[in-house]
Amino acid sequence: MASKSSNARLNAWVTQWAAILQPENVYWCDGSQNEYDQLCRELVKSGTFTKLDDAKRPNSFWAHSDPGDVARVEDRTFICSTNKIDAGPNNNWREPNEMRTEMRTLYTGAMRGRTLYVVPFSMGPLGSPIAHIGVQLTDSAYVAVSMRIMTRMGQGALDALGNNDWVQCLHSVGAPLVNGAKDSPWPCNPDNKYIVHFPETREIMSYGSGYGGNALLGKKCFALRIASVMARDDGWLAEHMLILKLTNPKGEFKYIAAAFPSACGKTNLAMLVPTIKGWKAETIGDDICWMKFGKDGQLYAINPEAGFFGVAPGTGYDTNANAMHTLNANCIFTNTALTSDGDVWWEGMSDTKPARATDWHNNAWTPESETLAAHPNARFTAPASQCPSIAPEWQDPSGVPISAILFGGRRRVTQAFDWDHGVFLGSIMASETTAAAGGAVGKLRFDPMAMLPFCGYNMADYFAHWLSLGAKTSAAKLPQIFFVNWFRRDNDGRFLWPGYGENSRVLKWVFERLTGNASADKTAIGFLPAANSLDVSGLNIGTAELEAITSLDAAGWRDAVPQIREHYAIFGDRLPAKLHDSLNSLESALA
Ligand code: O2Y
Ligand code: MN
Repeated sequence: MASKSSNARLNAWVTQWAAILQPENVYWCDGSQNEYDQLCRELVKSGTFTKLDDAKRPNSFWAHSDPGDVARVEDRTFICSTNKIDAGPNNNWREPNEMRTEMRTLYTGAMRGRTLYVVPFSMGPLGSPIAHIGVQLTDSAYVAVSMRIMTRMGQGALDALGNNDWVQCLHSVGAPLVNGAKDSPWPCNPDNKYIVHFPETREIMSYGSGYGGNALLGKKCFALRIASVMARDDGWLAEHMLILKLTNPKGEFKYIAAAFPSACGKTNLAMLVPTIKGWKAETIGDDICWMKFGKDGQLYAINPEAGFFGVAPGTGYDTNANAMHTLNANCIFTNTALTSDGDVWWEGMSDTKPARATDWHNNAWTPESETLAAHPNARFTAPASQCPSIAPEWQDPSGVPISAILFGGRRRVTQAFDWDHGVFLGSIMASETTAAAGGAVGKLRFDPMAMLPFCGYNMADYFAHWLSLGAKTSAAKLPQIFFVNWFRRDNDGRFLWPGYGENSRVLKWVFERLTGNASADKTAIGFLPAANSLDVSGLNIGTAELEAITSLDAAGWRDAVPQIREHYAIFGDRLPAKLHDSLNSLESALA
């Protein structure tokens, strides 16, 4: 156990909240392997974890959640800025004092009968100038062990904090154990969840859920919602992006960041195995990217996380072999199926289904069952260091210089004219909703820069912040911005592009645009790949399909203009005039 910190304010904060939460014990996590093993043993004893067969998947565990606690809850996520307009139309707003009172009432006695774990953590390599420290108080041992995989957790983070301020993260599953009540394997409060952010004071309060982004507060709550506000205030970017290193056959390399909406293949792209000869892709991060300007005026990025919390269903050796190898040991699997021989399985892992398994509801399952074995949002929690494609510099405290930013949209591969035009393209990204958040799946929504659920302030101001960064350095030092889309379908609903490793062909075009070795045609919407500039050698793709992927869809864009105007109207007069100008220019160019 870590000793109390030498930071007197931190000690006082823990003491003050312990008095309100009333736990049976207070335990400071040191982040050691011994501590992790001990907590996992306790989780096995309490029924939360089932240990997997050590011969198959050493030091790994299976958990299944309460059916009412399976994903992020956007309708219970709040941004409590002093003024409602600062939270913007993209967030649920509550008045901060009112919310503090409500949370304090909920938290009073919320940890009775439980242990309060003090979890110090660093988002980013310890001591990196791009990293920031948080401390989470939680009554969930599952959260404490998950935070050890997902962040640099424990004594090292406390040491890095020193006497400075930290992002205050409070978390309770909201299920006190009173009068000797027996605990459930997945304690939570399914009907009363709150995921609350106070951006001005950098505080997070989470209540009622033990799952993923609701409970591992370093991830979406800190690294995106709170950090986006820190980034606005201090001139940097906290983004929902993977980071990839791409090396060409000559050994030249570039770092690329890419924003895709939740559960749209970021982990697969981050771990892609190129199909084109001589090209190599390596992983820096799969979900979140913090970028700060270096002294040379370039944007340097770190992955603030230390692990992957990836969607299991659909992950297999055919779709993401690197992820599968990452999962060989030391992992936590939540809401997958448990096979009768002590391993895990999910839809899309293999063509052969296990003959017998326990599904994510903890019920007996066979291939004849009419229900899914794994929940669509079932997750693996895995150390990033185990990924075969991890780049050697993935933990470089200085970060890596970003040459290109990709926005994954619904339209064709396009290079923006310049930074401002790239911000315009990012602001009109749209996608279909997925199982990563509760609610309907498959509905179209604008999801600017893939940040709609994660921007901790008014998105109109977020666009203005992006635009302002364009003026901070010379155009030549800014990353080039691209729109990419591997998910286009033909009229029969079939994908036009094979995806997965073949996406390396689009990455090659991006790389060669950066080095001046690929040609493009200037169109109303940006630079599109010129004929023969996209390497499709050896690929079974027809001329019509290729044309549909690489030519200007003027009619589609003309149809989209009124929808974009509607999307922009939501932000009223806070929306930067430059974005209206870009839309007007596009409309004229399409006429
Ligand atoms: O918290 C969850 O249940 C999943 S949300 C998530 C997890 C890992 C990476 N990204 C996401 C997301 O929603 O974008
Ligand atoms: Mn994500």
